[in-house]
Amino acid sequence: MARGKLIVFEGLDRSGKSTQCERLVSYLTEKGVPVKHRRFPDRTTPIGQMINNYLQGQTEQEDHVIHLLFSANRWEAVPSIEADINAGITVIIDRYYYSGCVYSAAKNNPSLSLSWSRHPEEGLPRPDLCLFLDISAEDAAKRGGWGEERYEKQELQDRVRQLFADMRATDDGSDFVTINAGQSLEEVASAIRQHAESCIEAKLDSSPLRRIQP
Ligand code: Z5A
Ligand code: MG
Repeated sequence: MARGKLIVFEGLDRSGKSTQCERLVSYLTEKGVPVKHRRFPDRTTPIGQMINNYLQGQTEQEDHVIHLLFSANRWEAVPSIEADINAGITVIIDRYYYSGCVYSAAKNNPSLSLSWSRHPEEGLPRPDLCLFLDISAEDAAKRGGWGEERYEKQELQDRVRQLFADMRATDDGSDFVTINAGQSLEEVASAIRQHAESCIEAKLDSSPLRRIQP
């Protein structure tokens, strides 16, 4: 049996990741493609609840500790992600390790660089396709103000934007596709569908899931 694919959505805040992730899952499900929808942080697990409390400002965590909790929240899902993929199910994830690295590095903690932040992610299943939803600060601002969560502040978001660009320039970008997320919902969805369908149809079937390399 052909394995499923690992497709992730990344991008800035309000770029439309959750909206488009749900649309893609519905579209593929209607077409009869077996898919599973996940998101990180997964706030349903005990580690995810600690992350949720931190994001909502109810608890404090040392910068490295919260970084490792976000990473652990991905690692705890790995057996289930791998089981789905081996069972032929395509797993579609709303945020993954790129978010993990850039939000932590954006804190400007001198001992938490982008390269330090990437180490705990090494060995995670590597996406077959990373859909990066790109949006200008101006277009994102038109989509409403920031919410109440910890990272939803302009200054930090500006650093996140730069760090996403730095990471795209230095990471192995062979799975990476940039989508102009400033277009209409339908235009963005259509671009995403094209990339996702060619990924799912690609003859990678006998190749094992790759790992995030050092
Ligand atoms: N974080 C971390 O630090 N480390 C990690 O390892 C991970 C995450 C995984 C919570 O994440 C925080 O965790 C996040 C990163 C950090 N911090 N911040 N800031 P989250 O995924 O739970 O955050 P979120 O609030 O759900 O997602 P988001 O990024 O803010 O939004 P989005 O999912 O990209 O956008 P959306 O909810 O789909 O759309 C936003 C609005 O725009 C909504 O009103 C839509 O109707 C509208 N929209 C969407 N598309 C369009 C188009 N094309 N045109 C017009 N309007 C649109
Ligand atoms: Mg979202």
